[in-house]
Amino acid sequence: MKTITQAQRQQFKDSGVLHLPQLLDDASLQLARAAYEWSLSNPGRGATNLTQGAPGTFYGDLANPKCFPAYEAVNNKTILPQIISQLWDKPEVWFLYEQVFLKVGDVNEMAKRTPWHQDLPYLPIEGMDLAVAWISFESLDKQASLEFVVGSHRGTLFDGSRFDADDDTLPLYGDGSLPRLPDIEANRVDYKIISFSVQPGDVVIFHPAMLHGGAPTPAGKTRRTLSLRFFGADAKVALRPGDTMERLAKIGTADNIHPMIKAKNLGSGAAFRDPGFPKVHG
Ligand SMILES: O=C(O)CCC(=O)C(=O)O
Repeated sequence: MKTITQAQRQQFKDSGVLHLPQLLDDASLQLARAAYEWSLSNPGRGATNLTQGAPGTFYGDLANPKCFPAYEAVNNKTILPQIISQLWDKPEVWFLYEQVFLKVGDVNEMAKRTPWHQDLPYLPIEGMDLAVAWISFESLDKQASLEFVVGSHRGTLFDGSRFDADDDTLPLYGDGSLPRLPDIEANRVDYKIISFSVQPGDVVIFHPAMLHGGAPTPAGKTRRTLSLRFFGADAKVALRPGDTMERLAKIGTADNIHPMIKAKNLGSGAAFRDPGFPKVHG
């Protein structure tokens, strides 16, 4: 039985990220892959072609309110929720939402980076009991993996990246309530950047306030990744500026609204809860 040590718990708290080699056995990895494939076959309203004229393929989808049955097995039959609970040292864990990425390098050219960003400016949630489990179905060396600015989950919350084709720092809201993202990629030496070489079965767990960005996918290579997001007892509603709520309202249909929108309606500072979120531990 795999368990989180006190040193790992502390490392997650301090640095915001933890690499857990071979956390998932083959059966669990297959459940994760089945969930990923469901998302690819069932695009939701969040499905986006992020390639934007760049070489290769960069596709993503997230927060499909219809995903919950397809994600039940990966949430209930793998060790992940138990590990997250141990990391927070709290019993209760809820599944927040899923995100899938498919990146394919062109024959001769790599597929573009995932811009540096934090997840929280996009989401109506805050707290320490938050975690993203990032799973790659391909082996990746450090240079092609997800990168993090160590400890940035305890620093400034920046405006989101608009994922603009020409400028990664172009703000999502731009109303000045959150500072604009720095150009981390152009000034890498100024940041303590960490990444991990990963094998299928590894999981990288990080806090969603971390500055992170995906390295380019090399020519001729494919990278399929699944991010599972979880929240726990201390999670609170955090209203974001500008069009966040409009954007969230686009997630789901009138009769199938993502529970994130319902939780958001509880108002700023309220405990982030909705019965639509599957409780996966505790
Ligand atoms: O896999 C990637 O390139 C990006 C992942 C990411 O941004 C996330 O999971 O929040």
